[in-house]
Amino acid sequence: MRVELKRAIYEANDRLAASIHEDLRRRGIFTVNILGSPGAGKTSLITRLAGVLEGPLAVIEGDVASDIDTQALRALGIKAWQIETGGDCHLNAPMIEAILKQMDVPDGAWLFIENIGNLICPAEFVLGEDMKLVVSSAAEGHDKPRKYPIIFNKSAACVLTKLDLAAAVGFDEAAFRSGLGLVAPGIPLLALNGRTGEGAEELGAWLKAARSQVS
Ligand SMILES: Nc1nc2c(ncn2[C@@H]2O[C@H](COP(=O)(O)OP(=O)(O)OP(=O)(O)O)[C@@H](O)[C@H]2O)c(=O)[nH]1
Ligand SMILES: [Mg+2]
Repeated sequence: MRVELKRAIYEANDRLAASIHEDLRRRGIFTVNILGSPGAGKTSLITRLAGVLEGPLAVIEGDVASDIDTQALRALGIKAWQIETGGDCHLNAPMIEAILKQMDVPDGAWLFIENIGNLICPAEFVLGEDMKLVVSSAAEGHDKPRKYPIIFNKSAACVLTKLDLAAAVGFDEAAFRSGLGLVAPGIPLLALNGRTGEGAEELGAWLKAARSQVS
């Protein structure tokens, strides 16, 4: 009974997400669902990409509580809207449908959705995105791909942040790469320093190339 209920929830979510995706694609909007642990560097990544991507950009910020990230992005001149889930550990398609009605995302824009900081449930819910991007920081440890395989496996690329802290936290990049290769064979790994912006140009170039394949 419980399993059936879960399946029905996923199916309803998937149907709505497919219709959101169709609508966004029709308007030439490219949508990236950004996943990762609390503090991995998701908002920093959006900030850095805003500096290197051409064209309009809009952001949906997902948090359990507060509009801290939205306010931080708006202070930088980035158009951002907040979803506060009040406790839910992931965003879902109905939340995206509702917030899109309040937004004025220009045709042809980049749309970034920062999901709730969590390596488990956000992987299970499609939101209408063109791709998922997982952000993992050296500070979390090199074993994360092996321990949370689904989120890495469902992502189009993995962004590795906080490599500047690798020595301090004992992060073994080779072990991270090997675990990632096991759970998500062939997935690109891109490094980004969210504080200095090092790596943002390369990440932006990769995203533009990925976008050009779907449009
Ligand atoms: N040293 C270092 N710090 C970083 C890097 N990237 C981000 N940070 C810092 O890490 C902290 C968390 O970064 P955020 O971008 O807010 O992380 P987040 O994933 O959006 O966090 P939540 O929204 O709370 O889940 C901030 O203090 C950032 O300045 C990095 O590459 N190196
Ligand atoms: Mg954030």
